[in-house]
Amino acid sequence: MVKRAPTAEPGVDLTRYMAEQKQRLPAPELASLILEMALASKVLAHEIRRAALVGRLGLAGGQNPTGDSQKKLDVYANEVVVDAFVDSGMVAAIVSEEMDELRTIACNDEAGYLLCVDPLDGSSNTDINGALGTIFSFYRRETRGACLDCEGELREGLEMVAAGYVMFGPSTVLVYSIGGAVHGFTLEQDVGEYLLSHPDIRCPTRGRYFAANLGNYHAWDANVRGFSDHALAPDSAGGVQYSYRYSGALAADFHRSLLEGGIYLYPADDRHPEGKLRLLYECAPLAFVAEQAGGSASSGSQRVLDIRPRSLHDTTPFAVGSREDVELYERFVAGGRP
Ligand code: AHM
Ligand code: MG
Repeated sequence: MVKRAPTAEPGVDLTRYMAEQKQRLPAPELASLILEMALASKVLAHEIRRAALVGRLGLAGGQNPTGDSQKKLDVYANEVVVDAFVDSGMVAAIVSEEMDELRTIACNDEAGYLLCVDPLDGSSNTDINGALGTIFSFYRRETRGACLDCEGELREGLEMVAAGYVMFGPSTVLVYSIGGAVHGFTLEQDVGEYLLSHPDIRCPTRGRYFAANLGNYHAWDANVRGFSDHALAPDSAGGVQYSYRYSGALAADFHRSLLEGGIYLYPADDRHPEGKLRLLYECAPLAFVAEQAGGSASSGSQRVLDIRPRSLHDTTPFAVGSREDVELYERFVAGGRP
């Protein structure tokens, strides 16, 4: 766990900030891993902005391991992230939403980390100029000097050493935590640098925003529908009605919950009895960020960071956001009421 650093000056650039922070980190290379992800995200931000002009919208023709149709931008984003970490020399292997198997990158002692990544989150938004994201986390390898054994490396989110996301919206924002604090940097396009814009983010204890795909309402179980009815009823949030928001990009909906409070839900439904969102590279990284900021994340009955994956692309029902809102949801899931 990192010691909480004195609040940094807004406007400081990510490269300089990481250089200053290195000595406080449990391992200095964590700073380099975040910088590498920042670099990949700048390439992605550039390509997303011009995707409609260079023929990168629409379907690629294949499917990812969980059966989603891959978009051209999904495939491109995966290549950009993999290439960045092949070059870094610090990562032994990558788990990605877009790759069936664990991709081995390096088997030497310097490659001390496992990267889990959703290279392009919210792919249904690519063709309508909607918000997109990249979600990532790093685990320290337990073994050195040999190639990673895939199943042997699957660990609970609690063992994560760093996580974050990039949101590609009206501006590109990188939010990360190496434990102990959550910081947000906004990309200044003209100079090509991330500048500190959201130092030491704290998630409000209680919020007033509710995000979920209400098109699935009739496919949820009665307790989840009960929570949704409660959330949308007048005076549900302790005198203040929740406002409903849903963008179709987890990174963007989570970003709102993190900054302004509230809850994002993707529960189990008839088509997804174990939930739709993937544990390793969607739910666990955001659960880590939420908890470091004072928020919370739950499957409805279990803390997300306590769930041990059984395979690379495992899914889980997911609720994340303000601590009291997530607790309220868990009470509903257990069959109770407020
Ligand atoms: P993706 O990574 O393939 O885009 O899938 C994850 C996305 C989340 O970003 C979003 O919250 C959810 O799936 C949207 O799903 P739906 O269209 O079923 O509401
Ligand atoms: Mg995703």
